[in-house]
Amino acid sequence: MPIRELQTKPYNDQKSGTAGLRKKVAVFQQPHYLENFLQSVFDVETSLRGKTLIIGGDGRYYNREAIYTAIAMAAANGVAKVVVGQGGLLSTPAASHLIRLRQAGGGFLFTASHNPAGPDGDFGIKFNVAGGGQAPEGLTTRIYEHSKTIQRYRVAEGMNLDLDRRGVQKLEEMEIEVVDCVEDYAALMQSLFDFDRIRDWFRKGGTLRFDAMHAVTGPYAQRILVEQLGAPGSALMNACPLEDFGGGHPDPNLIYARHLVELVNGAGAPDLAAASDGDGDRNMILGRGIFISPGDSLAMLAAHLDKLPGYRGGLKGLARSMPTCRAVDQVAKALRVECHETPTGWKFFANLFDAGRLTLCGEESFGTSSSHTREKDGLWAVLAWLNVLAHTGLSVRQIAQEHWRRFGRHYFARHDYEGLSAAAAASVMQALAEACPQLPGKRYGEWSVTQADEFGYRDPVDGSLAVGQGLSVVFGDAARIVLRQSGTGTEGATLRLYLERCEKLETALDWDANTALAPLAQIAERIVRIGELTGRKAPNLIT
Ligand code: G16
Repeated sequence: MPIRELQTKPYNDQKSGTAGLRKKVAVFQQPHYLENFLQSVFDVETSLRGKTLIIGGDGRYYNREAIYTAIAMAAANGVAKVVVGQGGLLSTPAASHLIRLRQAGGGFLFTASHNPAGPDGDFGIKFNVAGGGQAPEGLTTRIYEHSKTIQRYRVAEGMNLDLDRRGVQKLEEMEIEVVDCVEDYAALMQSLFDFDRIRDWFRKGGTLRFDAMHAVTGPYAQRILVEQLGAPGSALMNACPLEDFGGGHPDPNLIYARHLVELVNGAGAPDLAAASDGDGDRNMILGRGIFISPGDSLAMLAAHLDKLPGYRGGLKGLARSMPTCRAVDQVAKALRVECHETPTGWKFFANLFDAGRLTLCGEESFGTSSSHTREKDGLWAVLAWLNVLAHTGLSVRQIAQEHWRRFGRHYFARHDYEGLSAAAAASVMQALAEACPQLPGKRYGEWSVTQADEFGYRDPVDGSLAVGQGLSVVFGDAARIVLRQSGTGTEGATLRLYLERCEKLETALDWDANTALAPLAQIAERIVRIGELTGRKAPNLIT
């Protein structure tokens, strides 16, 4: 089978965002677009030569084509072995786990996460490094710089691979192993959670609804929740992965998983309802009549982590991304463990995990995970909640109320302003940045500003510095306003405004989030002036 070197020209737009390269499918379908990016990775990350490479994706439109291309290029670029999920499927956390398990040199994850799929939807690539985490900023910058100069790429031609047949096949000198996408991941989950106790919980009548949103977690949920833990088949919704995710938007939040909110508020609500996203790294948790915000879910799991078998050795540390509400900080204080505040993007947690300074972390964007993998993990969070429910015998609501009484309640909402022009988004960011130095000491309603500045992060492990990671206006422990620009959109610019308010008063613990945050939203408009500067009367999305 010939290896060929083909001519190409740079595209100049292959800069990775918060989580890899994400573009419209049509962009990826341009001649050599995908090849250029992949070759840039092979050229820059030369350590992949002679190593194992993990490949998989969330099953969206263009997944198979991209995987065939990546395998043919891996063979031509000296990779020793490719391990690929059967049918091209691997959830993001399962792929990260496989990289670690097989001591691979890295992995290509074909996903645009929760972004819609199909010929008119989005596609994406994440390159994860040895160790399982996403490529760090320095590496993605070098790959981007290289992609601007690329003139040729290498590919093995005439490949005859059956992606649906498990087992080992050969391409040139390279071995290709097609693996069951669930097996190793399921074994990892069994090592972390008390499956016997969860099975018992189901046997005694505990009820669950899990929505895989026609994305990658369907087969994982079927094997683990139904076959191994004994949940009835009817516990799963939309468990068959589809190339266009059934035309839906697999972003588990209060808008795109509204049906789950209605379900838990209606008659016959399950004890636990949950959903995951396109590539299986996000999660949404609800109980009968209650939604658990991602920041709360992180804090509550942290407070109960010692009940889960895989974590009995103790907590090494906790972490959250900067815009995530500070509920987990209170738990860290009570447990006397380190609590890290990182920029948005899961990659910032990896060094802390590797250095043994972190056990559990999460983000407001419906991401939670632990040291078991180097990505956030949707199904892991569902299993963790099931294990906590089975261990304590409490309901989700009881766990939440007990938590709020002990630590105070952090009300949180994110207001998204989508489809702005780059100039409009920049002008809002700039106006707030300029206003920040004058804000400390100013009083707004019942709160006074204690700090207002741009967030930068010095990695405590390798000393690298990430600047320009969003702006925050802090009112002590009582409230906070955060503004940042999204790094994952594919159309226009998106501004995210995050509102957080902490209440310790018993009478205030049962407010609904809208009521609790309304005064802060008004203060945010006075300080951040999104409406005034962009003409937008209201956010497109509140989650
Ligand atoms: C990605 C990253 C997350 C991050 C999120 C933020 O999520 O993996 O770590 O929190 O983006 O997105 P934005 O920059 O738009 O606020 P995912 O699930 O899309 O991979």
